[in-house]
Amino acid sequence: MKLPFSESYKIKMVEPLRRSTRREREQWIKEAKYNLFNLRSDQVFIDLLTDSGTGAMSDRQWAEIMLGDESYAGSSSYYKLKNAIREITGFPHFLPTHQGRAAENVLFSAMIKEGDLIPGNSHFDTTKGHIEYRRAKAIDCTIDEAFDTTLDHPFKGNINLEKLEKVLKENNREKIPMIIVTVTCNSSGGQPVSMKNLRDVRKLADMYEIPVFFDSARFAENAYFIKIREKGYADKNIREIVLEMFSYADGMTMSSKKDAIVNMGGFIAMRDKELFNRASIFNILFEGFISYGGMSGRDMNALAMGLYEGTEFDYLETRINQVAYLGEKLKEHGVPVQYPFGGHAIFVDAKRFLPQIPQEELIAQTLAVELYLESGVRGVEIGTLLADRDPETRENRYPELELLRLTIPRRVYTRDHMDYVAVALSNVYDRRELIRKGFVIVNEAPILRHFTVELDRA
Ligand code: PM9
Repeated sequence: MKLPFSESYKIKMVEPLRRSTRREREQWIKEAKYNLFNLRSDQVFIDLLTDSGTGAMSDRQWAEIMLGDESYAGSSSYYKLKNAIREITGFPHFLPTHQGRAAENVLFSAMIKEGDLIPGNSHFDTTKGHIEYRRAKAIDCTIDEAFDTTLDHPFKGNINLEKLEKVLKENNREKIPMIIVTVTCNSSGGQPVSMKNLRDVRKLADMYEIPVFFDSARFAENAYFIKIREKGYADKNIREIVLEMFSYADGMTMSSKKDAIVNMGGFIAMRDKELFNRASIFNILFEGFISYGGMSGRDMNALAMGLYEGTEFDYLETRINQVAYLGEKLKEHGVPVQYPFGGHAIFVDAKRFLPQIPQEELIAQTLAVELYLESGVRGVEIGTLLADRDPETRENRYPELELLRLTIPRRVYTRDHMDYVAVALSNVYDRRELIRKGFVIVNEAPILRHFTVELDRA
């Protein structure tokens, strides 16, 4: 018999989980104003809200924590991280930041001004938030195939080169400070970008002399998909693929809370010393001195180790297989999910799951609440709440896709947990026709509303 797949690590420390009753959950979600971000973690049984900062560090990372150098300037931890970033990404300059959005804040302060246009592939909400906060505009150039969840396309994160060229051709070069490519593309379903697409974007950018930056939170998962799906890469190792990916960029922002498997941290890396100098000013203003930027020495040590571990094939194979395992279980039951499965999450197509709920009643949020009530599993809405209002008209932006994201933390849950989630959502699917009403917004913030929004039943 062929040996089955099994995880590439074993468990050394455990954390108890608390079960709850449906009655308790009904009360808690009401008190949370039907916003899953407002739930306390002990009101959640399996937490699939995010894979950001929720991973389990390894024994080697914890060992590095003990070796952290907490000197204010020039710590050995800083140099350890600098070496790891240079070795893995090829970028000679870097600035530490406390997380990914802080990296965006620093880099955009140095590069983006009012009225600018920033083309990219379905910019993540903090990225879009930082662009719009500067009264600039994010332009989505993702391929159309990404918006059909039933379509089997290996690289749904790709940029449509015609859409991109139209933006570059029709606008003054001075108005386009950068192109941002998100790898993997979170907002389109954790979908990868092919090496060919990265290369083609680079060529186009060179023609118009526009810098290219990668939003790199899940760069290693992207590299894994390139190895598995793209012709010519099967025999290359993950690190070689990562180096080639970054060779097509001028720089990167990083939320280290994802593929670098730490609970907090981020950075910016770049090729250009002059940009490094300009960005350093904002780093010192917003984050801290350039050799720690909001991170303690021990955290930089753990991050350096996480970058190496996160780019190991065996780890990535375990990770991506676990996500796909959940996807297969749901697919077997007929639950409509984004296909092919993403790197960090399964994205449930809420419009196809609950076609009777109008988009104004927040379809994906309705599904997220139902799943929580059914099982104590917390997913997250990637739909109308996240899409926010148009900054000019203040009208709701209704996205093409209403998704419930089941995000898998790294090295945290077991296959039994995945089975539990699959059965829970399948149960909701079986009674889907009984779900007749969604939600209305009672209170919302002017930007990034989904974190704090308050809802009531429609
Ligand atoms: N992503 C996520 O859950 C955490 C915030 S929303 C619960 O997917 C990309 C592609 C991200 C991302 C965060 C950030 C911001 C930038 N780019 O959360 O600030 O997915 O470290 O990173 C979240 P930080």
